[in-house]
Amino acid sequence: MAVLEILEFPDPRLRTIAKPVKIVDERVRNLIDDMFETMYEAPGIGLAASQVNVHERIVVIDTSDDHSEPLVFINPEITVLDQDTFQYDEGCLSVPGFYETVERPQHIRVKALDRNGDAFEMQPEGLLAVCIQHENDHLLGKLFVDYISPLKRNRIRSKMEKLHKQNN
Ligand code: QAP
Ligand code: CO
Repeated sequence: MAVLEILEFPDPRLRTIAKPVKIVDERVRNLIDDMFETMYEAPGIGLAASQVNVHERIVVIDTSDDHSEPLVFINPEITVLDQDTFQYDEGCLSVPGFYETVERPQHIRVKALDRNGDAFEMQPEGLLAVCIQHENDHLLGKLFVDYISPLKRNRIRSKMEKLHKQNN
């Protein structure tokens, strides 16, 4: 297992659209293990393969306090069930240190494959529903900062670019 490097906003590679996984094999399971190790080490509650520069439709999530609820979503498909929305202060491992309120659909169904390649579906609520939508956005090249005002987004971009210059 390995902790992978996480791409940070405004890295253009985060805008890549991920491709569906064709076969859930050992290669995919090894990547999933590395993604969990990377997410837990950060620590974070969700990570999309796009964030570690692998442009395939794979997401890992664990919203528990003790690493006890690992969830894998391969080729996730989200359906919005009604018009209800709710707001959450979102962060992102690719935008460390910044949190902004984002409004998203509250009731969704997600269909995906698990780490064995078996199909499953769930109707998550609350933080889990937010997290799945946030991670699915990464697979589409989209970031939570795309939902906030251009002024706020550009401020965050400037601060991130300054940090990246300092660290190089
Ligand atoms: C996505 O985000 C998410 O700024 C997962 O300095 C977040 O794991 C979905 C993190 C909130 C819904 C609600 C962020 C770690 C972790 C930071 C994360 C940071 C260190 C973010
Ligand atoms: Co994120």
